[in-house]
Amino acid sequence: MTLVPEINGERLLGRLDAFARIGATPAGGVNRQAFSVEDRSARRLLAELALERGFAIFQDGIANLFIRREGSDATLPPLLIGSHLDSQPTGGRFDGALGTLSAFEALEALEDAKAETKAPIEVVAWANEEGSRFAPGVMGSMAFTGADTAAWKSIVGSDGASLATELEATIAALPEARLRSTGMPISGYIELHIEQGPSLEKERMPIGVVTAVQGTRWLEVSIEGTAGHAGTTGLAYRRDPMVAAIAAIHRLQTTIMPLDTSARLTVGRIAAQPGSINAIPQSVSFTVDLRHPQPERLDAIEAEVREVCAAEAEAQHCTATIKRSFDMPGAAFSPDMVKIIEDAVSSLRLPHKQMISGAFHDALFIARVAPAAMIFVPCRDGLSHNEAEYVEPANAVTGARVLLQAAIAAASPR
Ligand code: HGY
Ligand code: MN
Ligand code: MN
Repeated sequence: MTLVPEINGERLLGRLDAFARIGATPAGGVNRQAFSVEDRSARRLLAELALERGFAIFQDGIANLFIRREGSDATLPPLLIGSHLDSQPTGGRFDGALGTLSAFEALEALEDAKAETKAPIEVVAWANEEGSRFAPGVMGSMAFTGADTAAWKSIVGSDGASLATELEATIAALPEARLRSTGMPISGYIELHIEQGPSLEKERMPIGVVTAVQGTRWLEVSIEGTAGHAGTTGLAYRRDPMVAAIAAIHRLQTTIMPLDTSARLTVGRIAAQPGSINAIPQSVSFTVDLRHPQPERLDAIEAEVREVCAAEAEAQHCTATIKRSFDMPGAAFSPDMVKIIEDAVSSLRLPHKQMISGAFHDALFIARVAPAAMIFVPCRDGLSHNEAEYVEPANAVTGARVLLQAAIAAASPR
């Protein structure tokens, strides 16, 4: 007699606590940046849990981690469910981890119930989703869907580490995971994630069914001036890139978002060289993260950033150079997979709303090769990429229950 697979909420919440201790920060968040020692520890813990259950584990050349549960028809391509384990430097306990650990919990629930699915199901922990240590983000899912990764070998991280070295060490740290080539046919992909915005909580809605993701673009701006003595260089002799950078950032922040409420422009990192208290900087570099649901607006805003940086640099007799380090066009998810998730929500007699994701996710790239969609749960005050990120335990479990039902339906098409 087969039991009905049920999410074990206590086990899932215990797992979330255990993973939150890996890279835990004093303020209650996590620092588990891609290919770091902490990231490797989290991958090891997940792998050991999987091996204990007798699941097969694999990794590919970009260190995507896969945990496989067989289906009745091994010839069918697997359904993938999962998210990521890497975090922001001062990240939250749920961004990525909730989706990855809920996917593993779904596999355990199927195993506990000895339930059979037609297609195999594989849990995936995508490598380097965040991109904060090694830009660009979503490296794992980009590589999985055919991105040319040759240029990544020379990437140096925000901490000066070599991507190639850190990636090699990460793969070597999990010899139990059989190596497989990057990319394979899959039957579909479902990702559970926190909303990372305020709307579900504001509307007291337990589930969001994500129908699309907006576009993201990252720019690296560098303004070059002339280093000089802070005490002896009068105004007329200064070519100060700091003044130009601040003027450019101020102009952008007082025009772009106030005039276009769908636009998102963020300067997350700024650095001066040589960074000495008593030297006019030689150069100042800063990052720009642009988001917009309409591609043509992304282009227009990028053009504006370029124009404003060039003008403010020139006003200080400096020069600005701008490099695009990441371009992730937005996309709509598969209506079929959205329907599978909505049917799962209804089968659990839950309300839900359809929504577009303001954050990018691995699902955006996976949607290029297979039917994909996402499930969102509320997070407190919409906070994320913040150590205070929090999800009510009941909402976390509800999200996992929807993921399980949707996975069962997607892996056993009628
Ligand atoms: O930046 C993002 O949108 C994602 O949360 N990494
Ligand atoms: Mn995430
Ligand atoms: Mn994130």
